[in-house]
Amino acid sequence: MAAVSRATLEAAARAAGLACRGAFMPAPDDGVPCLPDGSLPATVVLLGFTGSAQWPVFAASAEARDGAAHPLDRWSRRVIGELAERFAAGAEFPDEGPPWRPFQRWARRAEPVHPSPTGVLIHPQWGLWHAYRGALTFREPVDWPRPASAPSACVSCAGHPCESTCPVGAIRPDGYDAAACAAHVASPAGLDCREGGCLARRACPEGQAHRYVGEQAQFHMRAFLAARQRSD
Ligand code: B12
Repeated sequence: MAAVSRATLEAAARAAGLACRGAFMPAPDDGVPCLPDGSLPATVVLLGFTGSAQWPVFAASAEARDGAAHPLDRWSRRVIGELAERFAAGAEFPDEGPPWRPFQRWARRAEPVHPSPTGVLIHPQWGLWHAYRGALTFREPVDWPRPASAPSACVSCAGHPCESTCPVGAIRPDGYDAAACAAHVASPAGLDCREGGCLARRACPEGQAHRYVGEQAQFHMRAFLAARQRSD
């Protein structure tokens, strides 16, 4: 099959309710699974959500309404699976594991994102309000510009409000305390986090215009608590 173009992929992703989140040429130590013939894909294209832009497409889907578990993961698998079939690509998913596919590592290869104290990568446009829904892996190279380099907004951030806002101090210098976070979010005192989303993430001044609100914010907090309960 002839190599697919970036423009074609971006248009197909947009029509499916996804954003192309950049691409990279994997090296052997990037943890990208091999193709069925044992070779490394030439290009990996990441797909995801940027702010609230794609949420309405998922919210209107059958998966969002059928009441079964893991609606967003199931929607991602269907929609990205269809793209993979159409473009004769492989498909990888962030919920596949453990062991987990190292999506944050891949993201740092594909676009100018940086680690933040919250554990969520910070993006120069979307701030902390973005996520990865899957990746397409191509045997043939897809022509994609190298990501523009941009400094981490956390480096010049005054006061690091994300580190001081969490009511239970779950964002710590030595990392994110998921257990303390989940205990608080599940408690009566965690109502604001459950209803409006993570307070530490909301305190970040970057990408405020793209903050998740309403059902999108609540959906992710419910999914976070459910994931924690499964791992306890
Ligand atoms: C397990 C998991 C969780 C667990 C445990 C997370 C934890 N921090 O302990 C739980 C259920 C608690 C969780 C919660 C959430 N998660 Co989570 N999670 C994952 C998952 C499935 C695997 C992560 C993993 O272990 N990967 C394995 C390692 C080897 O992969 P890696 O890419 O190399 O990751 C490393 C680097 O990124 C590096 N790193 C990350 N930050 C920093 C910071 C510094 C300073 C340094 C040096 C390194 C570093 O450390 C990571 C671990 O080694 C990923 C999806 C995925 N497949 O990656 C999502 C993922 C990381 N989660 C995500 C999100 C959004 C969340 C939540 C905010 C969900 C919500 N409520 O909205 C919360 C809060 C997370 C937080 N504050 O850390 C997003 C992050 C998107 C982004 N913009 O970066 C991901 C990528 C899922 C997605 N679909 O996009 N999560």
